[in-house]
Amino acid sequence: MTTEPLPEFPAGFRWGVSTSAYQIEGGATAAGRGPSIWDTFAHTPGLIADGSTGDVACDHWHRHAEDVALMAGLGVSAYRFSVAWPRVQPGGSGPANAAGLDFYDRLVDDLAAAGIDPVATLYHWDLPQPLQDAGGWLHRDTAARFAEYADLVAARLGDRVKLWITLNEPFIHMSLGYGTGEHAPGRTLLFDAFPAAHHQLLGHGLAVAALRARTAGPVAIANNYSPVRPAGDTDADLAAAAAYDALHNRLFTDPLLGLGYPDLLGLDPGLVRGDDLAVIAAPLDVLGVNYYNPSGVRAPEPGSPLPFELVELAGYPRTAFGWPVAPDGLRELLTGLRDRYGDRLPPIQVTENGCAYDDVPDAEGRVHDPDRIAYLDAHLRALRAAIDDGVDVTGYFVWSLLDNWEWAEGFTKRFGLVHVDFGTGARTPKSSYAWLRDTAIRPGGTRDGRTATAPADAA
Ligand code: PNW
Repeated sequence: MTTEPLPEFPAGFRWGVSTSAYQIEGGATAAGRGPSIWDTFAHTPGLIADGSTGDVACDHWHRHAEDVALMAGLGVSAYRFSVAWPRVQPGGSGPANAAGLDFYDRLVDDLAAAGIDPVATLYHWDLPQPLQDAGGWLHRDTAARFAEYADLVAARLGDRVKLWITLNEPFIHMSLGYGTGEHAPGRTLLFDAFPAAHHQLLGHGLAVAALRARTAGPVAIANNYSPVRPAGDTDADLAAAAAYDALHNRLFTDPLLGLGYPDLLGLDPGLVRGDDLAVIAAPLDVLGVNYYNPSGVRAPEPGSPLPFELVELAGYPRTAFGWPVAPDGLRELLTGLRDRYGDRLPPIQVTENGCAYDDVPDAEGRVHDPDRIAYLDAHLRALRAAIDDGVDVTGYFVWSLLDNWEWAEGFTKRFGLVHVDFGTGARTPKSSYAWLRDTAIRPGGTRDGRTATAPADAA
């Protein structure tokens, strides 16, 4: 880590933390919540690394006030959470379950009282199970159901949410959920998973229209991006890298920004009906960018069902997830988005960035996570460099506030600025929490012009 002070960020820059409903809430059957595809998946033996489920997770359902206080102590100006569709519509359609919406209503009020902007993601992968039983995102009707759900949430929270995010990482949901089966709903369709891309995008576009009708916005989507590094410079490696780039980085963003689908992917043209592409290209106020790591790609073995093969990138340190730590990839992807989309690109907010390490409390109960501090420091410098390059980036959210239930990895991967004891639920801010507050947020922090004032040794 360099000793140069972290550069300042522009006035008004939004500092935030992100979470998602199934990963933190628990309360799996509370207040009329119905099952989602992740309840079904987690409760299927053998699919989660440690055999755990999100039944209790971080017990945020009961501890949300404590969690809002932790955010206030961190000095963030925004909190990105997700609304659980199966709390709002336990059966996936029909009128709202008011008791489910009450929870988010209170959360949004508590955030406002703490001076924190609520940023609401409508869909972070927890599809109501009854909609999966009808085909899930392979089924065109799911898009219309999503817009109806968006309308119900907007009717209740639309006067207070400061940024709407329709979908979280539709690429990861399609590829791991419908392509490889590592995530719910556990389908293994490979390239036959494309209907799950188109119907998520259509759902996004219909939801944007619903949000515009009910609220003043602003409206965004959060995509996962991964700069592609070809393994070699053979034509075959370069073609494989281009195919993977089209899949991971362009499949969703090209149609969202009005360019239609990339030709490279051989999508079934029958999927796209009528004015679908116009619905999908509804103007966005913000593009949410989730960044973790670049991807190494080479040409596939003969007979492979895929036009590329993913390979480990050499020469980078790795997180506890095995993901390479490559802050240069963040600058590259941000300038790459600007270069590719030009005037079509709305302002960007980095809606997720962070890392998993094996953080263990010491004898005094303190949790020291210097690797996370180094990760955040390096990524914030890369982000600042992209801003200097002329990319319009107006916010940055750390994934995540809390150690939480990391999907197929269960409780084995800790991404939090705050340590969670999954036995007792006890929260302990890590040293990265104090670092972020004192080093990053304080100089550029714009909590209505205030700066964080909590003591430097609170963690
Ligand atoms: C994102 N990959 O998921 C999600 O939005 C979060 O819910 C999650 O906890 C976080 O990143 C950390 O994993 C991803 O395989 C899951 O490249 C998998 C991948 C990327 C992002």
